[in-house]
Amino acid sequence: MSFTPALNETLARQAIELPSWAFGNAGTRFKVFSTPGTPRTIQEKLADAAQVNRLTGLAPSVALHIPWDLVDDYGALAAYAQDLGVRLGTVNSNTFQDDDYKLGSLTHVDPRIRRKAIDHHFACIDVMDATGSRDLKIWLPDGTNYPGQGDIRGRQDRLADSLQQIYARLGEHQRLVLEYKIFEPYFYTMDVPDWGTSYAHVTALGERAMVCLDTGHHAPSTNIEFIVAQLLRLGRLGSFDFNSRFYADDDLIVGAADPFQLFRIIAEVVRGGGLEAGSPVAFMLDQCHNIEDKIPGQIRSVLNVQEMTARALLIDQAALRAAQDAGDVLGANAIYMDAFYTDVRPALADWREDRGLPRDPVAAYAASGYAERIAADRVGGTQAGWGA
Ligand code: PSV
Ligand code: MN
Ligand code: MN
Repeated sequence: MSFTPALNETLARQAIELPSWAFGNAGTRFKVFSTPGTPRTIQEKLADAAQVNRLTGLAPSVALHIPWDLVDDYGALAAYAQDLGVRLGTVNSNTFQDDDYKLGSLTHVDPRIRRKAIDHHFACIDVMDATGSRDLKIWLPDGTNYPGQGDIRGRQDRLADSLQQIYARLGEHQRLVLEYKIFEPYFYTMDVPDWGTSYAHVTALGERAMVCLDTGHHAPSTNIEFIVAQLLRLGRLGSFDFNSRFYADDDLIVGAADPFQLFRIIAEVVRGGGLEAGSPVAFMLDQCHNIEDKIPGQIRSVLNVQEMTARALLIDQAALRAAQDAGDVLGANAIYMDAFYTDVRPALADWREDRGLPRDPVAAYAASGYAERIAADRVGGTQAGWGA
């Protein structure tokens, strides 16, 4: 099979942002295994991310996490990234590793701590100004563990006020994306537990506030593609954090646990116009590779997204609509499944070859000698981020 020109064009536009933290050592609460050649600095993380883009053509930008990726001069860091062929993307704030935030950050009852958390977001916006980044991503770790521990409604009111102050500080081309998560680090309530809460807050803020959907942040059996369809319909799907899960927030390679779910999600993105030129939807990975090598792990992830995108674009939309409208239950399902079961890997290898990319990026990475080089060069020092 070969792709139509329209399908080729959509694939050529596809861009999946990589998280800087995917290149560092991360783990579970049981053990953090280290990998030879682990980056010690954000510059080394960018160099690794650039390898993923060089071999796949799919990952032109890298998300930062502040303060994990702290440097003195972000303009210089942006120039450094550009020299490597990538750019700096979304800036992620962090209010989950400071003792002050034990009982909350943007929702805290103590005005001093809430001020500190808001100021941290102002500092993130300063970083965005220097890097030219568009998106500030807020994942709020705030929540409570016991019924009665906090005033659920009061926390929402304080959150709304904090978000308003942050939103007011954004430049006119910048956006705020608010990520939700059902549980963890707190287990009774989270202050932004679901898409509805995120949607309520972002619509109160204004047009440049959007929802971030992390595929690992839902209850088991949640129909995530329904949420995708609804947020696109409402014009508030700002970004994805892609990963996959078997049980909780596992942060595994996207499409590894359930490729069909990834297909269903991207099918709704296609249906809602999320892959069209000028779409507001940003695609990112949010993954931690705790036993597998990081660079091939990221390569696998972006290829999985590309593969399911190509399959979703193969859905015969006209035939599907006709079958749906005719009430042809099994016919409509068969059209949908035909696209899912189409093996697009040979056509994607041709697509890469046509663009001067390796047919098999994973094999090309293994043959490149890069892993051996960084293992020999990066000796000593400690990594920034999770392990720090
Ligand atoms: C929280 O689980 C999360 O998904 C947020 O996106 C964070 O930014 C990311 O993990 C890394 O800590
Ligand atoms: Mn996330
Ligand atoms: Mn997560």
